[in-house]
Amino acid sequence: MKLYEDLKWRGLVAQTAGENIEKALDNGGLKFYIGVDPTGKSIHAGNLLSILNAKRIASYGHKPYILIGGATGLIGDPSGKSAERNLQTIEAVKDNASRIKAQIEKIVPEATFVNNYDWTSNMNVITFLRDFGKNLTVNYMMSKDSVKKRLETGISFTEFSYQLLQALDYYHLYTTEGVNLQVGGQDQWGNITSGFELIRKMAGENAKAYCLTFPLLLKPDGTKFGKTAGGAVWLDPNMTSPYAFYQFWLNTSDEEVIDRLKEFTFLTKEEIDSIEAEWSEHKEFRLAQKRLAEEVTKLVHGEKALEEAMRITKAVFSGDVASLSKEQIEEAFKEDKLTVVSDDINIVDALVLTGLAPSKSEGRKLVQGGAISVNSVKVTDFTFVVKKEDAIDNTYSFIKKGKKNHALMKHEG
Ligand code: 383
Repeated sequence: MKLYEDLKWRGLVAQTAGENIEKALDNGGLKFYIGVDPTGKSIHAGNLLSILNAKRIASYGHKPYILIGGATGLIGDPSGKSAERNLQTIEAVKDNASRIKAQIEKIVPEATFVNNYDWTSNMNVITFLRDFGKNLTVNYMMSKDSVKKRLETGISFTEFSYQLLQALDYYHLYTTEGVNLQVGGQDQWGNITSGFELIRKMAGENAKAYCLTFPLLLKPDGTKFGKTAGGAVWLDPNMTSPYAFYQFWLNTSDEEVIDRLKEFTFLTKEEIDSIEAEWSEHKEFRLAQKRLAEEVTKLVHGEKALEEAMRITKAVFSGDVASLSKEQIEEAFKEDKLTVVSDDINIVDALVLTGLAPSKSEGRKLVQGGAISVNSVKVTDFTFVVKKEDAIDNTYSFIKKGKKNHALMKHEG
């Protein structure tokens, strides 16, 4: 498959500009860039798509540049924002920039990294207004969605000027590096075309430049993709553990999973078609979800972290948590209710305390009936004592009732 057809098939084309862009994409040899603003300490699952797009386009013989917005991050992109952003400190943006660069570098080591702080921070205000500002009319700039949407509520001159800075980046990379394609999410269409316009105004109508956006992902309920109840899904393993990251992809709905495989993996059409065929025979086995979680976790966190995430998942699923460490248990059951006990405790009391049994007599019946295990060992004697010294890392006892119910107890005494 050629690049344009591949992108189309994966649902990764929203808008394009530039003469014969399909051919230019198919022929290879373009230099392209995507930009990321260092507004946080980490990128998240939402930005990940643009990083993977860069990798995908590069794999078809185009040279990738990744721009870290050390300057634009100080200004704040109004695109997709209904209210003015808070300004960040220069120190925070610098720190974020180096973290984000390190994250992206791991995924796309083949990219050349640039930072717009390098050509923007020392720009003279006269140069900015005379050489650049003169080329875009306020009327044109106001026609952009990012500005139009804010006319009622208000937009500062600072955020209004953002598109000119991004335009300047494209022009700068065009003239200094020969970059002739800018790629981004659909929310970036206005900023990207401002750059296209600036290049044409400054380098002439015959300048060869292209723009490509991909659709922004939404969940079936219309909300933003990449968020869980616990917040955004981050790429930084200290903010979202590889296990939680793996779980996020594993929890993809049947409705979305084939699309996500197309967007977030480098599996070919043939491979995805065959996964889909096998998966749809027995959706309950969640084969497509497993493959998706494996592919993306491996791409972002590497093989070892994937194995670890899979091991925890398996242990939790089978209830065999005795093989896990204290840290892994804390990670896996982060969202579960934790019952804290001071020290050792009788099994029947533990069942009532954790809510696994409604009463002591029910608890006794459960134990005698063989439904209960503690740290993977079956308990049939209702005088049994759950001891701190036998707990996992002397801290956790995992009580299982039947196949489906469990409770985690922490011995704090
Ligand atoms: C800055 C200077 C440039 C080119 C781009 C930029 C950043 C851009 C922006 N992008 C978003 C971000 O950084 O704000 N103005 O959070 C997101 N991107 C990508 C993609 C996306 C966009 O990083 O649609 C989602 O991830 O373009 O919202 O010269």
